[in-house]
Amino acid sequence: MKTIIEPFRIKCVEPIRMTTREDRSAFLEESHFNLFNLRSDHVLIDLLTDSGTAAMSQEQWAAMMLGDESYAGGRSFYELEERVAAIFGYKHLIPTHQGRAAEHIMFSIAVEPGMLVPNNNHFDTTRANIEFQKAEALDLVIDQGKVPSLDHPFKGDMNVLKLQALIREKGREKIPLVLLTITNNAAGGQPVSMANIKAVYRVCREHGIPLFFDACRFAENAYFIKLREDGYQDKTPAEIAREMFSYADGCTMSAKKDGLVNIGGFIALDDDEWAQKARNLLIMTEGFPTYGGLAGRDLAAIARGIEEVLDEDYLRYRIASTRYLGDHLEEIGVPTVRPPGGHAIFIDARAFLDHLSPEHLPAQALMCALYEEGGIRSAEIGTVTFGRKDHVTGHEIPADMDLVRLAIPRRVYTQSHMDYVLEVIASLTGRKRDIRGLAFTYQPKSLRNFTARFKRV
Ligand code: P71
Repeated sequence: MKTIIEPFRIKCVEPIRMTTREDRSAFLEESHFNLFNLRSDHVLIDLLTDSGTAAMSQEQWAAMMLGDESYAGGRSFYELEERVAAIFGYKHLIPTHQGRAAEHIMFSIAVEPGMLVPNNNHFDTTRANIEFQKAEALDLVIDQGKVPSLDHPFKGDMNVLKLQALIREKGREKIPLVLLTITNNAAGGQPVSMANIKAVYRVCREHGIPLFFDACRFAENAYFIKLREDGYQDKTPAEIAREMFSYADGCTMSAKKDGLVNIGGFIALDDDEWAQKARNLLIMTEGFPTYGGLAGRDLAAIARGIEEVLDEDYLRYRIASTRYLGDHLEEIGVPTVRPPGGHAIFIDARAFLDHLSPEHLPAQALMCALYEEGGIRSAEIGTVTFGRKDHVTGHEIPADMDLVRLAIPRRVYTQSHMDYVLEVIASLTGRKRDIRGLAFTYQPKSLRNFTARFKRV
């Protein structure tokens, strides 16, 4: 087996500014141990998110020069509409500035107070937009999807029995739509199988409930189906994607992931009435329906991105490079969510730093250590993000897990960058008992991971 190489060469470079350990110790103190407060110039390898951080191709940059900036009826809109129809198969395209705007519009028209919206796992912004409508967001992922160390090919699958029971118990009228997040970000970037998509679709059809995808990472999901599900080995990712979308009534999309762009999103759907309502709301909040909060050039870049992302050489490299990081971490004894996901590797910080109790925020502590040691920025998916303070006892109520997410921007870093990340983590492994826990010195009422401050304990 030869090395799976990056299937591109680099034509435009963005320098990384080197820092010393002393520099980083000072920046860390100044940031109050919250890496959101760092300047990106002070970060060497930025694995905070895979969202909006991709490198665009020469075709995308060239397409941007051809973007049509007309207020109404722009050519770039019709080009994107055509591509979305070809790849996703839906009749209506409603562009938005990013994924959460698509969610806000979709749920404003479809969801009423007291309703229930099931998903495998809701992403933060999806949950927030459902709760904003005074409805309940339910996570129905299969049990295997909740066990970090467990290997399973489709840990993003929805528990269909739970979905059926929910519909039986609460009634069809309470459920305006069912969602499937592909891939399932909150549970580790894990894919949903075609068999599960079909099974969820059948249940939805039987009860007349629309099924929508949260489709940000649809191409990665399609490629996992090709690799892991019987009967798909000889199909192209585009054919698999097309089949996936044929089992749903529409999707919300953040193009900042598998759209390979730095900003943008959309709703795509078949229903005429919902499309009309969405467009009316779009005009009020985003813009005219043929640009929806984006410049014409952004639409042009998305149109190329959603096609390029389905290129098989790209997807082989993408999935292999994420697996490279995950498998090598396991080899050096660092516990991670298994198997490796599509867009990120999640370190189980509670297991790795077993000398720290959850109250001492092991994931936040590990993130700070990764930054100080090697200038690597990651994201916390643990007690800081999902736990909360008990206002009676003053103690922290921990989240289910304390994970550090290493999200990999698309087409940005090379294998030597990942080797460096592995070296930094390996050097920490020997001295992990020296990593000290953290405590809050400030926390806001909600979304505390973005603005909280900490001290070492
Ligand atoms: C990620 C993000 C971006 C993010 C969002 C909020 C806090 C920190 C980072 C965004 C998603 C997503 C899924 C499954 C919808 C959105 C929103 N993910 N669904 O993972 O993963 O899209 O950012 O374009 O509004 O770092 P948007």
